[in-house]
Order: sequence, then C-alpha cells, then structure tokens
Amino acid sequence: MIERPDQTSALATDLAGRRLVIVSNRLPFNVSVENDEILFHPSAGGLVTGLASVRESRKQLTALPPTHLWVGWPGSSVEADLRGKLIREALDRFQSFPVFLSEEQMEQFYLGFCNATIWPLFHYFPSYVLYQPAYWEQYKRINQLFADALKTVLNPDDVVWVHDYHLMLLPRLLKALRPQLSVGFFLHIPFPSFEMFRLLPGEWRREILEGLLGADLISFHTHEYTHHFLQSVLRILGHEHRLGQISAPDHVVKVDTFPMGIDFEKFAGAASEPETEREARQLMDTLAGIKLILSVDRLDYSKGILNRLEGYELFLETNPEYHGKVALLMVVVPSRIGVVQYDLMKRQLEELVGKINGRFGRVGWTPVLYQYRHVPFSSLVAFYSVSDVCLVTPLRDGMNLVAKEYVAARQDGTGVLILSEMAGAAKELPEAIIVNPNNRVEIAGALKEALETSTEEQQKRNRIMQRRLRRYNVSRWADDFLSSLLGMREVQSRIESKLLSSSAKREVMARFKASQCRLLLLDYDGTLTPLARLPALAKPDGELIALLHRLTLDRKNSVVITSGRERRTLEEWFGDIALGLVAEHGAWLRPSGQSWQRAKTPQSEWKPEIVAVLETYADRLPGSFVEEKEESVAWHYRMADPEQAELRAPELVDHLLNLTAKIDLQIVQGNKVVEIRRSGVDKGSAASFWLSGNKHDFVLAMGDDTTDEDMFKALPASAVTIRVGIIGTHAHYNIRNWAEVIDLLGALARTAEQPSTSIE
Ligand code: GDG
Repeated sequence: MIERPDQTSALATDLAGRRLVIVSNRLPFNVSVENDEILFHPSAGGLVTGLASVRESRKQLTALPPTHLWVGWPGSSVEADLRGKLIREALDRFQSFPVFLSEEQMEQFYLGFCNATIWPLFHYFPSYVLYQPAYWEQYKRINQLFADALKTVLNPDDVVWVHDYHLMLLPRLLKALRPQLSVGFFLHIPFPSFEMFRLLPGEWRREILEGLLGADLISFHTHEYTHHFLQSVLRILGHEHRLGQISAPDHVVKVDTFPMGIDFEKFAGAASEPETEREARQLMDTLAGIKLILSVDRLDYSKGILNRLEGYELFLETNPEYHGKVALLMVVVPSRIGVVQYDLMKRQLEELVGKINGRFGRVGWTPVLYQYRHVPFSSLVAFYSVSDVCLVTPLRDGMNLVAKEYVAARQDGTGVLILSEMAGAAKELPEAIIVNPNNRVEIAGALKEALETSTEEQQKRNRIMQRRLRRYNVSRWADDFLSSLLGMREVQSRIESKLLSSSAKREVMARFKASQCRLLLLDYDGTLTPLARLPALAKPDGELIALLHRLTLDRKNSVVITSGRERRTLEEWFGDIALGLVAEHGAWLRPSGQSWQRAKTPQSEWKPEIVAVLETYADRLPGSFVEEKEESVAWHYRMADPEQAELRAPELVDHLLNLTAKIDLQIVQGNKVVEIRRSGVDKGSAASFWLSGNKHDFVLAMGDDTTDEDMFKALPASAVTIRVGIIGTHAHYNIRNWAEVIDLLGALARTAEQPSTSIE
C-alpha cells in the first residue's frame, strides 16, 4: 500500500455538498420496544464500528447538514403502529432510515441466503452451504425492498454507498431507478476464487455479478479479492477489464482495492481514559504475574476459535514451564443465534474450554478465561491494553479489525500480535507473527515465540504497524473510496459522451426523413442480434426479418448486411429480402437482386498452411475451433477458457505475423475470434463499393466489432456511424447494445412510413 505523508483524522471528501447515503443490512443500532417506548442500543461488528467512525468524521466537515443518511434494518421486527414513530426518531436522532423486515423475511434472507449460503461459501466452507431456492427468492425480494425504501428517500444528487454481501443485487436495482445516481459498493468479506463462486447455481451467480456491476465503483479489502471478482466476471459474464475498468452493458464500472482501516486515535486515546485505566488496573491486580493472551471474535466458524484453542492446548502440553504463568482471555461475542453451525460450534467450544481447564488448571490458575458476551467498549480497550499477546487466527477473514485495534491500543508499543495469514489484515501487518491457522503446531510455536520476544523487538514492530494504521485510518479508507467513486463520473462522462443522446437520435431521424437516397450498412452479430456461443445459434428471428423487410419496402432505402459470415449463411437467412449482402468482411458482395461477386480475384493457396496452424491451437485450447470460409479462415474462442484464451490469442497472432510476413494477408483480431484474410478486403472496401456511383444523401453504419471500424473510417464525414457497446471508436456515436439498435431501426422505419412532417 502507498502511504500518504499527511495524517487524516477527519473525512476530507466533502462530496461537493452532496449527501452521503450509507446502505447496509443493519443500522448502527438495534431497536427494542418496552411499554411502547422505543429503545436504541448500539450494534456490534466490523462494518458498523468502521462506518460509525466515518459518520463521526463527516460531522466535522463544514458542509451543511444533513450530510448523510444511514439506511438499514433496525435489528428487530417492529409492530406496524410503532413504525411511524421509529422512522421519525431514527431520522431526528440518528439520521437513519429504517427498512422494516418481518421475522419470516429475516429467517430466509438473513439467516438463510446471507448466512447459510453466501457467508460459508465466501469464507471457503462449501460443505456448510445451503442451496435453497426459497432463500434465493427471499434474497431477491429483500434487495428489491431496500430499493423501494430508498426510492422514497433518495435525492437525485445523493452519493450512495452500499455495503456488504446482504445487498449485492441492490446497485443494479438502484441504477435502474436512477441511472444518474452515484453508486458505490464495498464488500467486507472475502470474494472467493472462481472455483468456489461457481458452486452457486448459474442464475444466482450471474445475477449477483450483474447486481454488483450496477455500481460505478466496486471495491474489496485486498487485491486478491479484487482479482477473484474480476476473474468471475470474465468467466461468467465474459466481460474483460482494463486496469480494473469494465465496460458493462450499461456503463463503465471500476473495480478496486481499499483496505479498511480503523479509527486509530479512538483506540489509542481510549487506552488512557480513566474508565479504561481503572478496568485495566483491576485486571492486572487480579492476574498479577500472569502473561495474558487475548482472543476476541464474534462466534463464527470462520474465525478459527476452535483451532486457536487447540493450538493453545498444544502450547500448554509442550511448554509445562508456562503452567500457572499464562492465561488465555477468550471473549466470544454472541452472533447469528439460530444458524445451526453456530449453535453446534458454541457447544464444541465450551466443551474444549472445559477440557483444557480441567486438564491443566489448578487452584489459583485457570488457563482459559472464557466470556460469552458482548463487552463494553471500555472493557474491550482495557483487554487490549493489558494483554501481552493478541491471538487472531481466523480460517478466513475479509480484513479483521480486532488485529488492528490491538496494535493501535498499545500505547507503550509493547505487545505481540499473532495473525492468521488468511485474514485480509495480514497483507498490511506483516510485522506480526504470521501463522497458518490450520496448523496448531504453528500456533503453539507462535505463542512461545510471542511470549519470548524482547520488549525492544515488540516496540520496534509495533511502531511500524502503528505508523501505518494511523496514516491509513478509516477516514482515509472512506475518503479514498469516495474520491474514487466521484472520479468515476468524469471517467464515465468521457467514455459515455459519445452515447447517442435522444436529441442526436431525433436529429438522425430528421435527416433520415428529409433524405431521398439512403444507405444503411448494418453489421449482423452483436449489432442486430446478441452474440451467441456458437455462430450457428444466432439465427435471426421473425421480428428482425420483418423489421429489415419493412425498411427495404421504402424505395429510398438501400439496406446492406455487412457481415464476417459466409455467403451461404447470409443467403439462407436473408436471401428472401431485398437486402444487399457483404460476406466474409467484404470478400463477397451481393447487391440486392443480383448474384454474388468477389471483391478480388480468388487466391487460396495460402489457406492449408494457415488452417494447419489454427488447428494446432484449436487442439490445444478446448472449446476453440477453426472455421474455414471461402476467402478467409477464423479461429473462434468464445467458448474456451477465457483466461487461457487471453494468453493463446496473442500468441497465435504473433505466430501468424511471422508466418505471413511475405504474403498478402491480414490478421484481424475480432470479438473472441482471430481471422486471417487477404489484404485490401475489409468492411471499409465493402462500404466504398456501395457508395460508389450513388448519390446517397444519408448514410448510416452500425457495428459492434473492431472489423466495423474499417467501415466507419471509410465513410464520408457526413455519414452517421455508430459503434455498439461502450468502447473507444472512430464512429461518431456509441449505442449501448443491440436492443437499442433495433429500437433505432424501428424508429427509422416508422419515420419513413409516417406521412406527416412530425417526428417522434
Ligand atoms: C466483518 C468482516 C472485516 C467485537 N467484539 C466486541 C466488539 N467488537 C468489535 C471489534 C471490531 C468489530 O467488532 C469486529 O470486527 P472484525 O473485523 O474483527 O470482524 P466482523 O465483525 O466479522 O466484520 C471482517 C469487517 O467486517 C470490516 O470490514 O474486517 O473481516 O468479517 O471493531 O472491536 N466491540 C465491543 N464489544 C465487544 O464485545 N464494544
């Protein structure tokens, strides 16, 4: 991580006066009702702790209130007659807006899909995962419910920051509501490798990725999670990225890494608060002469609490000299009561604590001091400040804030952090003793090493970590995220500035209507129809044929399909309509009502050698195949492993360039295809063929591929050229997708048919 020299204690991004709307499953408080009185209690967990600090720091900004709003579930189901009162109080006192969920909804959504499907899968516990369609349906419903609730409170210029795995479908739903809204997303847990993520049923995994891609910025704690996400997007949705930027169908999305920090000063300062000091002194008196090892987590199998105990047991077994001289203070915070694995784990944990205490304990010494409860903040910091060692050994953890808080709270710089390599925090705290949490021998060894580390060494390591944590604190994290999110607007408007606006569309239609001799050059695959896995599957449907037919009925129109396909297929699909046809990217031309003609004299002696090369690549990359056309050959890899294909395609191009250096051939890399054909023949030469000898006063060309760029370049400046997809182009405009192409053509057909002068 790059460190910035200045210290940031308060959030610096003022969002230019815009309101920040935080959306998370839970609000920062739980609500209970006693005698019709609504009581608010703080809620615990990494997300809430971090975001509450972000919110505090925003209060220090000069922007006028309200600068923020927090939207989420209030922690319990609330009777309908109290909801109005709760909304008012939550807004007034906490700038929060509650989303109400019934117990049944929470059961299937929170305990179900969130915590019995996503949580175990994303933490690499596939055997715990429940694949329940009813849970998935509820997950979709609740995400929609959040979108509906937000609809009632959102302002158009709000900046919305959606948090965590409960709301992965929400970014897309919000964008559908308000395309101009700035939406960011942060995942607090790991994003697993593709092999793990793919275990989800096809529809679920697609919708989750598409849901997330609704955001303008998607971010993760570590580069590894970012990489995993990009890999899944490529393999499941087929979107490639460039430096983390993805051209999703509707907009450009950035995917980036922002490791979450803590409110460093809060933990460093709290250690010297009178209440904390009092508690710390009390503890030290009680545990005089005992070295204290601390462990703090929510009760969760991902936190590796059992492994930790086993490691400690082994340490006691192999180091009898420490008997009576160490104690493990194990704070386990109740969490997700009702999920089966959690109840089971609690029992196992308590049995093991009992076993260790029974086996090693004696009068006056309890080896494990176990507390199953939520402790107040002052006690937590007192624990941090009196513990000689902090043992943090999750089997998987998105980040782990406890590790950071322990280091921050060590005012005199002493103390040893033992940290699992499976926690996101390990990337930022390499000065800790790093262990593999599955290996109890390593944990036992690390405990011994920690207890024997000299004070100077402890301080040296902690000072380095403290400097880093102080600098990259939670405000910096939020600041970096928000600046990056706001920055996306500029990136998007640069890329999207070429999108065919409704006024440009009206202008195109007016020109079309006023013209007498029109030429419409239309690519087929990806332009008039979505790209299919196999070329043969992209057959035009009746509606498309009817639309093309309608366009050809107007005698002012010449409509030409400019395709890379073979003439046989085009003939079969479009032969009955009065269309011009271009096959094999311009190698074959067929004006309407005439027969096919070659653009150049035939020459195919080069083909066998090239086909042989392509076939070796097809053999080596399963899913890829060779298509031999009359004037060209192509190697298709849409169905191959995308990552392997990304390596093989440039290798093939390089190979072919050497091979064809002295031959009159060109190698063109299209959309998941490498094509080899004769030089001087392309869609540009085909466009010139149709232009020559005619006095067109309106030319429209549309295409989605690099091969269509030749056509755009060859046309006069007055032509209307449109590239399908949000991507750099020589064309005048971009249009989002093939469906919008159909819309435009439909509008043109209607315009031509309208007798009046008005244009829709
Ligand atoms: C998720 C990800 C990621 C805990 N017990 C008490 C208490 N806490 C506070 C700690 C800390 C927070 O809760 C726990 O945060 P973690 O990061 O350790 O873990 P998760 O709750 O699982 O958080 C995690 C995090 O989100 C942030 O992105 O790091 O990987 O799983 O702040 O201090 N606070 C009080 N009493 C307790 O008993 N007062």
